[in-house]
Order: sequence, then structure tokens, then C-alpha cells
Amino acid sequence: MSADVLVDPAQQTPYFLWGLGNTARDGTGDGYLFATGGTASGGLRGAIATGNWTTEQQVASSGGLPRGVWKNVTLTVGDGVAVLYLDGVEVGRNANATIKPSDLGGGVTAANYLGRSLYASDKYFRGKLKDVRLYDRALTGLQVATLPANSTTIRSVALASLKTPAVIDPGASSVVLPVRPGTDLRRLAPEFGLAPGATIAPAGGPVDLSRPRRFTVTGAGGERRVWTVEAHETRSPALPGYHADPNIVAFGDTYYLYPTTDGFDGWSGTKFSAWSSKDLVHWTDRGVILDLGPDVSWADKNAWAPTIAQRGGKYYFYFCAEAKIGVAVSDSPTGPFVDSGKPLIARNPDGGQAIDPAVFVDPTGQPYLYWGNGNAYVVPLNDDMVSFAPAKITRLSGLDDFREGLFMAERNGTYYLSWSIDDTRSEDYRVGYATAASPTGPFTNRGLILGKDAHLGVLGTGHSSMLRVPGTDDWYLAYHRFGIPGGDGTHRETTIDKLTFRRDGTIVPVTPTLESVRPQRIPQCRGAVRPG
Ligand code: FUB
Repeated sequence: MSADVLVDPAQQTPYFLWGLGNTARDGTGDGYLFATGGTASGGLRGAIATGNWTTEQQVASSGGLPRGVWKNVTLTVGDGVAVLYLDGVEVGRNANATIKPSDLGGGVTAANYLGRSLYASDKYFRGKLKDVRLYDRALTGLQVATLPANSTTIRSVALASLKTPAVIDPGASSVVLPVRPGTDLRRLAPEFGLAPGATIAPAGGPVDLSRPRRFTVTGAGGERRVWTVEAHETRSPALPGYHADPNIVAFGDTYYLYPTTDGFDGWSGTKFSAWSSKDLVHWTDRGVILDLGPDVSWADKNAWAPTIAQRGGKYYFYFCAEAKIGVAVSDSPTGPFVDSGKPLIARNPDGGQAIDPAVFVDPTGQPYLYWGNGNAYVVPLNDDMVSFAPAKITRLSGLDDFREGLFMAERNGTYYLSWSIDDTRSEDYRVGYATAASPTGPFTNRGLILGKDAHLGVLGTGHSSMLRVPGTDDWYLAYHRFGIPGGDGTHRETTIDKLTFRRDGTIVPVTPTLESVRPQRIPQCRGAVRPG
């Protein structure tokens, strides 16, 4: 089904652009095919369902449907595949859409609407629809591009130096080309996939795409659309493969990253690895440092979100397993680590998962452990680093939209507490922070330091850690985001960007980049003791 839609900026959610199916007596959708635009920034999706929403086989875009402008929304369902197009550009695909339109209502649909939901309590569509088309077959991508509204689309880009596929944003008429490091951005010759009969200018020879450049697509009927095309040298992610919840630290002349090993349904990874680097750019896999199976007696799965500190020549590695927090000790930052034999935190005082530890050693030498999901906690650790007085646990309240992923850093006497907001499966996963004059507060909320950049295809940015390069006031933020391309809340990649402070000590929100950071070594002072 395809329609040109113009959504009124005042549209309220939830709403359907159109829906075909049946509604049960209680006003609930009961077998239907539908599309909704969501908001202007997220929620554009379609689905086919045999019953109510719990049966929906969805196909979703990472963005929303722009409002106040005409857009073409097309949903195809056939041969087990559902594809969603915005202005002729594929923005979502579900290769496991097994429900057929003929399954709906056993072949009989009595509630077939334009501008109205199959759920009685939903809002009506506010806006305009035109050129509505209902087909008895699933159109191909090329056929979708042939629809009149899509005559000026850029459907695809072919370029040998692409590291990951072009990010085509039909809502913003923009194309981002993530090219391999070392590519000369001033001489690129991308080949654009257009609708039949369309042309693009400039065409042919190499062009300078080191800055955004305008291209005009002219459709077969003479319609024109201006697109912005830009290329980015893409060094992100910092680590190859799927890694989340990165804890970045510096020991001696070396940086280390300790992430969750990602890429498993239900976050069911079982091993922790360490990575090291001399310059923040080139990372070496130092292998598995703790394997729940053989190394931890009290848990076997869900190895998540580690953190590490060094004290007295030993390294203390805190980690989650089965929603409890453990601690393991080693003489080296790359292990092998020996588990303490029991959870350090088996449950939270106020419920919720005991996850996401972050260890912080105050300039006075006092160590603290932060953790929590839903509820945020801090406790001073004893000198042994593996015990604490339960009576000293403080629940940190008032952290705006706190979900998980706490991290603490100190700069010039100010304590910066950051945390993740929303669900790690959401493209809007993001990081907020607060400041205080002490490690335990009281904290003042300061807003966000990290969020998605859909324009670049950077989504689901969260669970971050801050790093000061020793001996400098240079700071970095390590965080995870959805893998590019096609990642999600269990297929996340670890990347690093620069973190900067304003003169008043507040943090400038981090701009997620595809470039990631420039090399920076840790300055070495003569006579300094090198731990590890
Ligand atoms: O990686 C598993 C979980 O996802 C972490 O514990 C959370 O912070 C979220 O990133």
C-alpha cells in the first residue's frame, strides 16, 4: 500500500495513516495491516498482525515522518518480507513477516480506513492524503521508486571506498557516505541509484565531498529535488565487532577498554575481554580476562558492564553476572582475574537489578562503587576494595530519567555523575549527567551529554565512561551505539569521541562522529612509577 501523506504539525499520537483489517467489539485491533508516521523524529513504522498489537510483525524506520511536507509512505508485504519506504528509500525491512494479507480476518476485513486507526481509542489522522494505492502484490524497490512522488529519490549509492552503506535520509534529503580511513574525500565519484528516467547533477567525474555538497535530482517529468551529500572518514567503531558498556581507563602509558561482549540474544554473553591501546585509535585484543563458566562459581551468564580500578599494585575488576555484581582481582590489567567466590552485591536495598557497577577512586584515595538500574546507589568501598559496610549504601535520588549505566569522574573539585536514559534497545538511549561538590552529592542535574545523530546513522548512544588523559586536561567519552549497519540493542559497537568542558565547568554535549578521535598518547613524566 502506498500513499502521499502530509501530516499536520499538531498531529497527536498514536494514530494510523491507514489501516486495513478488523476491530474487536472492545475497540481493539483484531488482525490488520497498517502504517503510522509516529512523531517527526521517530516511530515511522508499519505492521501486519493476526490479532491485537502483541501479534504485530513490525517493520520500523529509525526515524519518524516529517510533518508539514508531502512525503510518500509505502509498505510492501509479500514472500515473508515486509519493507517500509519513505520517499522511495528503503527505511525498514523485516525478513520474517510471515503473516499474509489474506490471513487477516480469514480473508474478510470490515474495518478498512484512511486516516483512522483500528483501535477505537487512537487519535484520528490530521493532515492530507493523496495518490493512495492498494496493490494485489508486493512492489519491488524499483517499482516503488517509479511511483510519481518518488521520481526525485536517491535510492542507493555505489562507491568502492564505502566502509558501511550510505546513510540516506529521505526526510532531510541528505546522504552521508561513511568511507574507509585514508580515502581522499576531495575526489569521490559516487554512483547514485535513481528512479527510472531521473538524472542527477553534478554527474560523472570526481567531486569534493569533504564538505556537504548539493546535488539536484531531476525526475523524468522535470520535477527537481536538492539533496545534500557529504563523506566522512569512518574510524568508528574503536573496537571491531560487537562490544557494549565500555569502561575506559588509563594505567601507566596505556589505555584500556573493558566492555560487555555483545551480539547475543538477551545479552547472554559469558566472557569478558580487555583491549589496550597506546594512542586511543589502535586497539589490541588482550584476550579473555574472565570467563563466567570456569572462573565464576555463582553465575554462568549475562556477563555485563564491567569496571576496573588499580590500588596497591593490584587490579580490581567489578562485573555483572545474572544481575548481581562480583569482583575479581589480578596483578595485571589484562588478567588473569580471580573471582572473590561470591557476589559483592547480590541484591539492591530497594529492588531492581544489581547491575552496572562503576568504580571511582576519589583524589583523597577513597574508593566508591556506584551501580543500579531503576534505582541508583553509591557506597564507599573498604580499603581492601572487595568489601563495604552495607549501612553506608546511599540511594541517589533525583537523577533525571535515570535508568542505568552510572559513571563518576572528578575534575577541578567538581564530581560528574553520568547515567543512561531510556532502554538500551531504543534508538533514543542517551546519557545525562549531574554535578556535585562531593562524590555522594547532593547532585544538580545538568542535562544531556550524549544522544543519537540519525543524520549520520548513529543511534542508541549510551552506557558511557569518561577518561581524562593523565597529566592533561584532555577528556574523552567511550560509549556504545547500535552497530552500523543494522545494529540494535544487542548488537552494539564501542566508540570514542572527544569530551570538552565549558569555562563554567559544565560539559559541552558530545557530538557523535563517524571519524572518532585523533591519536593521543599518554605523556610520560621522567621518574614516574609505571603500574602494571
Ligand atoms: O549490556 C547489558 C546491559 O545493557 C547493561 O548492563 C546496560 O547498561 C545496558 O547497556
